Amino acid sequence: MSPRERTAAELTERLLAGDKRALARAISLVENDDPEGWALVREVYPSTGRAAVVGFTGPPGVGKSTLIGGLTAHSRRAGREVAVLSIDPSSPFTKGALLGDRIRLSDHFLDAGVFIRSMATRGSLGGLSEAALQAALLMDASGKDDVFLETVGIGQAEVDIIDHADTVVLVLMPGAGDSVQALKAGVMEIPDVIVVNKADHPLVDTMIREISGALSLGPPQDWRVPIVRTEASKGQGIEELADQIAAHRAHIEQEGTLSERRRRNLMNEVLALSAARLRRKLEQSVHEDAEVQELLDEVVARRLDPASAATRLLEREL
Ligand SMILES: Nc1nc2c(ncn2[C@@H]2O[C@H](COP(=O)(O)OP(=O)(O)OP(=O)(O)O)[C@@H](O)[C@H]2O)c(=O)[nH]1
Ligand SMILES: [Mg+2]
Repeated sequence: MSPRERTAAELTERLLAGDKRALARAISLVENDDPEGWALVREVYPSTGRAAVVGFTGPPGVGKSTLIGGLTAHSRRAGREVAVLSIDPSSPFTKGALLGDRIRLSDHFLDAGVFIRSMATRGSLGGLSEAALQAALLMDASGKDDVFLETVGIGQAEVDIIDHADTVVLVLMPGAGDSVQALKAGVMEIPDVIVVNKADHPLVDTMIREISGALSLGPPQDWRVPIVRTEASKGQGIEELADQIAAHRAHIEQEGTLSERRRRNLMNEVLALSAARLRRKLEQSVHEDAEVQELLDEVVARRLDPASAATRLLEREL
């Protein structure tokens, strides 16, 4: 075994044993698109699939992080280990000062059973959501019982990492009418649980009525989406939210939809990664290959149409 291989094996071992620093290091590797990171994920992948992955999405500032903070405390009381991944496609920062601010989990930073990370940069291989998925897999492999993902979303999910959650929680607050419109119009996928946070607001009942109205427009489902009212900053409603998340999980386990859902999500992931790689390969050949340049010349000279050129390009590459 080379010293390099030994270091990798050590990192894998520490990661699987639940070492926080090993997990942090491993995530940095995938975030930086380091081949060692991908090798590590390959290695530990058989140990994943055990964590309950819950995704939180919703407009900026509705209280997603505060809710996750409350749920983290709840899980810890039940003896469960927690990892939180906050994904922010709009922020150029990854960690440091901003982390404490964005993720309102300062109470948990010193707890060895809680791992918190934020991610904003995109690796070149598949982009931010792929890097985030790898990070979530590493958290799972390191033995975390609950993995909480946080992404900002308003209409369509900007970051499709949320698709990899077993349970998706949409967080809204009174006055977030745009999101209700998006639900009504079917632009936003129906989540598994809806939270109306900041329930101290006077318009909370109106908001809940509007959401129920929007949900009733959809086709009947075997899971009735609960609307949970919370006041996260005071810890109110956290218990009920935790119960609803657990109830959803029990439901999908019972119905067999959990494995179906995971199968579909993993298929999408395989497709996304293949597409990213294929695209990269094609871009390379477009830029570097003389024959492809000639093909392009033909298109520019109007002797060959773009679709036929694409067919030829694919025939060459596949
Ligand atoms: N009045 C009131 N304020 C709340 C409540 N929950 C959270 N807040 C406050 O709302 C602000 C935003 O909360 P965050 O938890 O950071 O919201 P977020 O959705 O994670 O925000 P981003 O990650 O920036 O999108 C903070 O100042 C919280 O203290 C609540 O129930 N009532
Ligand atoms: Mg937040």
